[in-house]
Amino acid sequence: MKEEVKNLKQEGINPGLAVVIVGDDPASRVYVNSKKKACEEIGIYSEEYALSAKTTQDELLELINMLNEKKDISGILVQLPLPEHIDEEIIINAINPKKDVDAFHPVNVGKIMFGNYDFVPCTPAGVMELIKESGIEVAGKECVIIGRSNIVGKPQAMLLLHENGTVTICHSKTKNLAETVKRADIVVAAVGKPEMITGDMIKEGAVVIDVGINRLENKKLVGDVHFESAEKVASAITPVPGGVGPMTIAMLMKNTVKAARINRES
Ligand code: L34
Repeated sequence: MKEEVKNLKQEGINPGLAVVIVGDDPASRVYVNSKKKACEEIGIYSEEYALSAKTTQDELLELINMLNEKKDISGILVQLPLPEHIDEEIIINAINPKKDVDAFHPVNVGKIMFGNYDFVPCTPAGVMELIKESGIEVAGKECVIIGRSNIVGKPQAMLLLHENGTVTICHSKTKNLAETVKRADIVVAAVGKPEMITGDMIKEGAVVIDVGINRLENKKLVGDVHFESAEKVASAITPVPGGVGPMTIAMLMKNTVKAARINRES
């Protein structure tokens, strides 16, 4: 990415990322800091807008409108979750789709459904990159996703489908979770329940990707997968921390570079 940013600048394109954080959620603070640091490391200009938890929806909309117009900003990221009194959907809708480096705006979500897209949501994109770089074939494989969020589960299903996987999404109403997971050649766990997927639920040789980030009471960070037991049966597995999380940030950098190109053309 560093090399790519250098080339981009030689073409006279300067990528810039605006990161907006509202309130003082400690986890969000950690992630936002990592995003700013990644920008710095690869030469992307970034601006942080840290707003108080009392910020009104209108004030946030006003900031987004300003950033939509701001010439040196190619990407806008509003860190989620937002405080309760702010409607996330209204905020996401206000972001210029061409600057939507999270790919959360309905225009970008729609493009992902069609399979013709500029931005891919960072976490599912990171999962796909891990699969690809590990030389794992998706075509024809049983892919089981646990979790159906708009940020991970749903777009993850589309990305795996585009690679010709046979995709199943499990959720809280799924009747035979263990049985379904056992079928999977590729498991993507994105539920937010600490260590709920255990080794005995996983087929011998399956690929296990853990998107969950759960902070236990003793401050320990664990995924949705019970690593010690799953590691024994999986042919490949991602750890938490140090797995999908850092990939999410890398994919954000990729989207920001893409945004810089797109916004120069328009
Ligand atoms: N708008 N909101 C928006 N875009 C996103 O893409 C996110 N997400 C999720 C939360 N809200 C968002 C993130 O950035 C989750 N997320 C994220 C990003 C990075 C890491 C985890 C979640 C990460 O770097 N995790 C480290 C551990 C960091 C720690 O100590 O807490 C890891 O190694 O997994």
